[in-house]
Amino acid sequence: MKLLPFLFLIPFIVNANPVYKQHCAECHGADRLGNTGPALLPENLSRLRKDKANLVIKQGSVATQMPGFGDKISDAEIQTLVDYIYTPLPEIPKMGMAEIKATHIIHYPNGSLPAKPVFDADPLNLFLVVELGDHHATILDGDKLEPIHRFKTRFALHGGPKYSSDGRFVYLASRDGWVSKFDMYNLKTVAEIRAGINTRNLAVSADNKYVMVANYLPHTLVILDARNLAPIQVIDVKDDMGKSSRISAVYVAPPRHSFIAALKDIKEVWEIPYSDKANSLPVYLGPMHDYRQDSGEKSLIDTRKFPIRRIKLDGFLDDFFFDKNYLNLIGAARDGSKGQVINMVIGRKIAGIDLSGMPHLGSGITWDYQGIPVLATPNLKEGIVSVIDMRNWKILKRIKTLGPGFFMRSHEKSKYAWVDVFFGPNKDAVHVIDKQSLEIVKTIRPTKGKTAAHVEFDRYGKYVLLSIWELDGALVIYDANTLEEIKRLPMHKPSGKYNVYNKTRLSSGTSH
Ligand code: DHE
Repeated sequence: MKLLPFLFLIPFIVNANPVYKQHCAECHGADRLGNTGPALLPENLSRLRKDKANLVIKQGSVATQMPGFGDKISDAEIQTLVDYIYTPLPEIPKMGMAEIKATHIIHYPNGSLPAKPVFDADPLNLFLVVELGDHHATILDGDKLEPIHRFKTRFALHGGPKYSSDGRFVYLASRDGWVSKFDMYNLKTVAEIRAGINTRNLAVSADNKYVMVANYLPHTLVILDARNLAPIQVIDVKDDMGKSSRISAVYVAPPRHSFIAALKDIKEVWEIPYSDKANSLPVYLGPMHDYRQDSGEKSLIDTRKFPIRRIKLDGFLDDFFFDKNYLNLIGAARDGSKGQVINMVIGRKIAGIDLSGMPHLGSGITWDYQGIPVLATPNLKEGIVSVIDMRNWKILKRIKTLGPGFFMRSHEKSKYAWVDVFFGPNKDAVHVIDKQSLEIVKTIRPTKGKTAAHVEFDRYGKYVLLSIWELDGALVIYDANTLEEIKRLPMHKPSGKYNVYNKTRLSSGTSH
């Protein structure tokens, strides 16, 4: 039943460009609707000129898994590929309320499992580790540093899984639109739903009532009931002129009682309150209701709308981050233009930031540097970590690294910040930066020649967990103070790891 909406694509797939079938279909999908790579349709390529697309196919795309094909495919073949991906599909499969509802699976009805962990480990010091290599996740005891459970996930999870505020549940999104709710106490997937065709990420409201899913395809934001993932509302993302847009990402802003989403093809940020409490903010965000009054596993009322506050910008936002109180959004486009600071109270840009290359603000962290609140971000294109003074948004220091990095992490109790060198010949290195001198004090190469990336601290800031990002990879655990290796746990391409305490307490050393 789930495949039915896509059946009409079969003739189109059979007639696909043969070069596409050979080189592109595996990552972008035989139907061009996306797989581990994004969907390749004119609707999703509006910001990429055809000559640039030609270059991307030839040379690859910075900060993605997209390699260059210039040495495998002729120029003429590349041109046929460009023409092919800019040709509209006869019809884009629908993924509206009815189609989403049809995919809903409840494994365990809300409230049917005991609210008590089935293990002895501290439930707040657990880690969820995503293993991309075989689409599994491992739950790890953060005190004993031992796995306690491993389970199959949907295909190609991406973005940070998000916990309920008590840490009992975790919500996971896959690139092909599946959202899963996993019960950390009972170690069971309790509900699943497909909320998009090509999904970016999800966020969970701080009152644990709603999950918001941001999609690349279709151009929608989908609101789910956090209890059982029942769909509540599908928002078509469009500007005043009816132009639609992919969503760069959605995050929750707890003190604002709202979700905040940046749009990728429209110069706007949307703020969507989820609680009446949002009305006590200086900006009126609209009337709120509890959409879940017809609750439980019954059908939900979806006639009323969540109000949307639209903030117009003078540039696109591909990547963004918030300061501690969610007063300011700090964002940047991936095209190397300057970063911008948008004040969420007055709803407009208040400063530019002199960021070059491709700052990875989504991976930014903050700390106190000699009494100055600073934000540090790695760069996906240049070997630098930019440290920004958050009082005036000026660059305080550019720390030179051995190459572009993806992820940066620290912990309130640690004097160090860690950054990887994800790209290039030094991809096996990670730098340890002293947060008070802003100098690299140690460079670690856990396994020569193998990508080392993404660290996360345990709840006490005692240990640092790092991924050897390879099929025959491992989790390498370091003492956070001595920087000495403690142990290795073999894993299949471990990617992100997420500590319950640090995530639910919004530690300034990690992403939220
Ligand atoms: Fe990610 C988080 C966007 C490529 C692994 N990535 C995110 C988030 C966004 C994002 C917006 C934050 C979502 C959240 O946590 O809710 N990522 C993008 C891109 O635009 C980009 C560059 C291109 C793309 O393919 O979409 C991209 N990302 C990658 C990868 O190639 C990575 C390395 C491997 C993969 O899984 O595809 C990758 N991204 C991650 C991880 C996180 C992430 C592990 C969560 C980090 C965290 O600690 O919170």
